[in-house]
Amino acid sequence: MEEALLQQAALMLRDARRIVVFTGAGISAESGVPTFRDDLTGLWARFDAHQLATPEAFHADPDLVWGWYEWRRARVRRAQPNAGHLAIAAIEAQVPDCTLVTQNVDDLHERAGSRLAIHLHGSLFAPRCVAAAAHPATFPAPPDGEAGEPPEGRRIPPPRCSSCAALVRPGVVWFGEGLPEAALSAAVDAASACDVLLTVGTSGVVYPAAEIPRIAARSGATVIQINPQRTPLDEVCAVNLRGTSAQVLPALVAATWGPNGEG
Ligand code: BV8
Repeated sequence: MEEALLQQAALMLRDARRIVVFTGAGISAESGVPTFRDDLTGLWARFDAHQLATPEAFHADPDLVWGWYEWRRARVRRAQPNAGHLAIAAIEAQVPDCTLVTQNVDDLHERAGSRLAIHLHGSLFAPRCVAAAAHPATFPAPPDGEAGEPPEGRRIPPPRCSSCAALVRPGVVWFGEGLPEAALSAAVDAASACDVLLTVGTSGVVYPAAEIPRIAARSGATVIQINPQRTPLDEVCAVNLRGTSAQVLPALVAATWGPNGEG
């Protein structure tokens, strides 16, 4: 990553009063949490994540899909936030008007100290009843696999809701499902009003989430991207920092606010 581009991005961040940080699966990659681009393994190897993350897949084989989410949830519980997550918490500490919007369903932003992450696609930690989104699913905690992690590739029957005995499903947004309205409108409002939007670790191909950086650009904000690869969002970015988030974000915070982010 070029030093000159980093300094350019730092200047933009330093002058910004209202910042949006928009993250995708890439920011959790250095915590050992696979991204959606990574090939699935084990029992799920014959699937693409986009096929499994659907109501149809859950309806067709609930044990297979619930097993995948339990394996992912256990994987996240074992993971630690990385320097990229921590750098975002440092930005929030520096800039009072900073809104974090994430496509991720893990809790690594919260565990890194981010106060309020807007989860556009739900959470691995909020399972709910298929029958009535109105009542939170209450059910006995699923049996942990050996050493707290179900072995990879295990089919696990989803629990039954204690209130109505319907199946419990992952509390995530599947392909073909609408995003939580409150989360989406909060993200759109923040993107429409910010000076700078920092997009980190997203392929920018899943809609309507991928519209968020474009809304910011159309509203006159400066968009900065951190990703080792090119993405469709390159075209709306003022600066593209080619690198991993755990490396680039801490460097960007230091270049903007000093080595300890003290401002
Ligand atoms: C909707 C939760 C309408 C689940 C996710 C046909 C039928 C139905 C819908 C559609 C269709 N065709 C298109 C659509 C729309 C569809 C869509 O956009 N599809 C895409 C694939 C074309 N969208 C939807 O279906 C949405 N809903 O349209 O509903 C509707 C409206 C109202 C009422 C009813 C219906 C719902 C989309 C949400 C799906 N759920 N997640 C789960 O997690 O299991 S999306 C899921 O994939 C993730 O959450 C994430 O958002 C997305 C993957 O994107 P990324 O986060 O960017 O991750 P990815 O792996 O792709 O990329 C990683 C990036 O990181 C890469 O660029 C890589 O270079 C980079 N990277 C890697 N390492 C690092 C790094 N960067 C930095 N540092 C590193 N170390």
